[in-house]
Amino acid sequence: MALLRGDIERLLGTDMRLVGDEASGPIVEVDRLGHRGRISLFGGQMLEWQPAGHDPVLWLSDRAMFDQCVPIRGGIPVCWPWFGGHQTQDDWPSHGFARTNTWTFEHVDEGVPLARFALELPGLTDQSQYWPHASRPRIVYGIGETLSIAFEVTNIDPHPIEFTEALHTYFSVGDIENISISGLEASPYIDKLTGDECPATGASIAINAETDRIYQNLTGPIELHDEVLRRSITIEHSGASNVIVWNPWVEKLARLDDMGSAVAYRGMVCIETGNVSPAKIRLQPGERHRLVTGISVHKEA
Ligand code: TA6
Repeated sequence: MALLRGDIERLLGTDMRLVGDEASGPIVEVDRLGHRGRISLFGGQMLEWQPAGHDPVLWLSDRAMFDQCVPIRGGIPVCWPWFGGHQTQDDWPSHGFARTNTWTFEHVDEGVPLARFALELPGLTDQSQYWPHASRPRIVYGIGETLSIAFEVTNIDPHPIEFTEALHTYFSVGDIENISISGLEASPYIDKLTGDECPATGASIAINAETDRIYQNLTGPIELHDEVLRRSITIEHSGASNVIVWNPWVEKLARLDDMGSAVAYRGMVCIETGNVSPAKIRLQPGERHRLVTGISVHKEA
């Protein structure tokens, strides 16, 4: 059962406050020593993160919908219990239902280096058509000079459960044609635009057209180097088999109403961590899986 605003406010830590309105639902705003973040309880979704002294790190569409119905375009949507289109049900929501339901505020860890708190997705009886299993999805956010997101799922069902998942991170970039993504040089990938399985390229990634790739055989952290903003963003991960790199470019962007202006694609790139088909997570009763992403920013001269 969703908590009332008053209940949530009583749970908040010293450097947190509740913002948002009737339409958007509760949004937790964190300011830990000047490192700022905003998390929407609708979707359990990180919307913004800006460490002190840096430009905003995450991209949030200026046409994102805050109606607690449509997925919020930007930040870090939680894709679960499936990634992309459902494998057998074409009419089911893209990227599952975790990002289109309201999470509850579980607890705050006081006195730790990062502002840390946990959200839980309540057992959603009205989602049983999609997910007739008992499971406990939970997210722990750590917000400060770095950002950590731990998405854990516990199987509390008497039967095994299987799912795919991703933390669908939208990064803000100075200009899409002046970035490079390294750390995936040795990773083969599936090109979702063609369906082709492609060998590792041995080179860093530049983006100059629609790009939608699922990288496999991960070897370590990913670096997003931004020539315009003169910064590098390091993306560390654990519990992930895949990194997905996505930019809609012109044509696909034009088909997405909530991406913003016709050139919005130039200011963003998605570098997502997850376990997506053909990889999947299978949990026996009582087992838990944790998908963890850690993000840090470094200025460059
Ligand atoms: O992660 C890349 C992707 O699967 C793309 O194919 C594109 O559909 C993107 O996610 C956004 O999906 P959404 O359902 O949020 O519009």
